[in-house]
Amino acid sequence: MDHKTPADFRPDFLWGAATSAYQVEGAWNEGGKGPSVQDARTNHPEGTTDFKVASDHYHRFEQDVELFAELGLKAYRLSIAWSRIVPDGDGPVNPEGIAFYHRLFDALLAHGIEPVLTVYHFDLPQALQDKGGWSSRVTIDAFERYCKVLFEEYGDKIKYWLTINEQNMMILHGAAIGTTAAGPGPGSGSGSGSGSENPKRELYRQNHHMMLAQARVTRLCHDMLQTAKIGPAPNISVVYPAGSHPDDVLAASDFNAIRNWLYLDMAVYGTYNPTAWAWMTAEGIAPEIAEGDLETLSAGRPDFLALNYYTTATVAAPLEGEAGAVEGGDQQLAVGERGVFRTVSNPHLARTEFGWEIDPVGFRSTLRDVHDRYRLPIMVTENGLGGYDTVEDGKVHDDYRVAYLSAHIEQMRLAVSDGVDVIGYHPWSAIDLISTHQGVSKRYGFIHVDREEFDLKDLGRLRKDSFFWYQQLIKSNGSA
Ligand code: BGP
Repeated sequence: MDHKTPADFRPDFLWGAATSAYQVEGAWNEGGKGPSVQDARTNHPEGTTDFKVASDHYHRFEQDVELFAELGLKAYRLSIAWSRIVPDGDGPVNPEGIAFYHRLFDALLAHGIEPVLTVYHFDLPQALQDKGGWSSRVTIDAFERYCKVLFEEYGDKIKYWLTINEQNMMILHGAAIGTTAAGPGPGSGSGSGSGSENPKRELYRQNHHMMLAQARVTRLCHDMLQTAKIGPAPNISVVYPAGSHPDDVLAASDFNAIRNWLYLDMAVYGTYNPTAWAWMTAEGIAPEIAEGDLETLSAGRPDFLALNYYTTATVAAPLEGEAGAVEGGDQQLAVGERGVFRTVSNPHLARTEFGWEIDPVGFRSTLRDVHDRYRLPIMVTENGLGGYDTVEDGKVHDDYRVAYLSAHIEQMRLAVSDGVDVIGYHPWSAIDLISTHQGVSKRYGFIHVDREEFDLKDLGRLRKDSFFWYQQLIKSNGSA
């Protein structure tokens, strides 16, 4: 549908940018911080680094916040490292960690930048993982206690709270993003403590526990902080059928349910998506629902939905007898699910240097679908292009990133014209950081960080061309 005069973004639109703690902070064992599953991770692809120093934001946050202010950010989406606040996950609170985030939030607020806070972004404390991680209900209690500390400490500084980053990707691609160890199978990571013989059943048990944890802290947030707003932050993208064959359309509908609606239906309605539940039941992987779980799940309703969007998926009906489940791949490269769907490449879409398809129109469709189903305000908490940047004469000419972001913003504006209530947009990422599974070389930031995979150089900051472009775009409230 064409709009002759596309709508404007709302005047209080939160033009932001995003990072996560373990990818940007470094100082992995300083300031009393305990190790997280990301620090314990060993499955970095060959030739890429770990997260020990990252972008050294822990030591340079004041300089970075100055740059964010110069960029003109109205908001900044960041995460707290759980193991900086509670080093062993459920034991004593670490005052140095508490003080660090107070300093960071104060610096942002002093520059008029609204912090949008994710409480858990892929970095479960390793001590909890050793006790069973999300397979154990102990982790639900620990998560609620950790969030209570955050609400008490930072409740007067943070208005927008995000519960769990990309829970769906932790379930579908946990090995690639380091939340379950690579090994014999998903969910078989160290200390899963499950004793389950079916790794996939174990994963969906963990999923159920995360949903309970999310519902409990959503409710707690509302009880403790009257004006705060809280929502989930899954990775959502519509799934296209490869063609008009009814079996392909059905396969797309199934994958939409398993990938997207399972997570949002639960967050918004407190119930399992029926198609996803039927699939889990048929596979023998449906989680056990304990007494009281359904009441808990329906008691934590979000105020808004956050979503991360990078690309769409295109799927076809499975081939007869074909093996292959959703294992391997990454956040955007699903492989398939036996008897349900198989991923095909979309001939209409170009790809990034890292193989992710580029689909701005799919962004508009995704926003519309989420709005149609849930009628809640939407905050986009990630969207961006990972590429190999090069510095020439002290400049980074990242016109490819500008092209990607401006095409997506144009489609987001059309979604607003379609009636979607988009309240904010946070490109990934504010500053260069370590990719979830492809190291330093896959860069996303508006600000270049001078380091390579294993040579830390001086970690100096440099404004890329995209920095100046985004600065102008924010000034014009998205119409530049
Ligand atoms: C999302 C994660 C981010 C970030 C981003 C880009 O799934 O929430 O943490 O890493 O993807 O992914 P990658 O770093 O793998 O390119």
